[in-house]
Amino acid sequence: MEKLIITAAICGAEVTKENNPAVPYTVAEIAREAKSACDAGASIIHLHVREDDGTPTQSKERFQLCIDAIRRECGDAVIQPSTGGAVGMSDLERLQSTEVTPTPEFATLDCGTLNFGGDEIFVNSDNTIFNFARIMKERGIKPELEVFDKGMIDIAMKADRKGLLVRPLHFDFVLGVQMTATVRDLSFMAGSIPQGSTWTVAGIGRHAFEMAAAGIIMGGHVRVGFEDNLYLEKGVLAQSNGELVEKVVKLAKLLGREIASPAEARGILGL
Ligand code: KMH
Ligand code: ZN
Repeated sequence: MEKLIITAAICGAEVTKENNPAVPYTVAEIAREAKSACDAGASIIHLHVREDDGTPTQSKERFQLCIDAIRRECGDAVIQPSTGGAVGMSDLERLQSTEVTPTPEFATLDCGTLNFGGDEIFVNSDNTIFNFARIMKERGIKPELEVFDKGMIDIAMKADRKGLLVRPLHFDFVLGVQMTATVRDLSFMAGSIPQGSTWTVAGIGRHAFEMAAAGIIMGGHVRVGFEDNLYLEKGVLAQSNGELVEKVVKLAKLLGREIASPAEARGILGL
């Protein structure tokens, strides 16, 4: 089996210090959390940024500061800016994270609209998705196709048929938001993408490590981090993103899967 790529989603746009005091807001805190994740074995940092008071922002300047700081701490780690941002942001606002220097090699592309809990709806119309895909292709940015249910794979395939994506594709199955995080559903997702594609699974909340173990066994890759889950185990808050990554590394070792370095991750993903 290929080596395991671990992505650390260190910050997100929704979780706060009230949920876990280690959630990073400032540039220094974001760099600290990225370092803890890379030191533990993450080769990709999935990045959202915040203002110092915790407000999510897609500001190009803030992304640039955070990316430069992460680069100083994490050497050659792959930095994957979010183009999802936070619920309610405009498309132009969201795309700013790709306007940094140098142009990112990888960024997220959310492939559908979904219920995000309570009254929140994360809106991604077909035109938004196709436009983001076109811009990423023009800029040479590989999209990580964020799919929260099977219909979003089908929308991604529409973009593929329109020539807006470059194969091989890479998907992130985010399970436990709109679609349940079960091995049955993960298998359905993994069986629904084109041959030759790669995939990562992110299990939300209490599903994080079940989905990580399933991803390791099934030959996929794994995402963990505060964006998805704040707990190391039931009732025990993680003190850093590094602790969450360390737990995935331990699972991988137990299950006989080696961990990919950033250079190896680039090779596997064709970055
Ligand atoms: N914060 C969510 C609304 C992404 O990073 O592309 C969107 C999100 C997906 O987190
Ligand atoms: Zn995200």
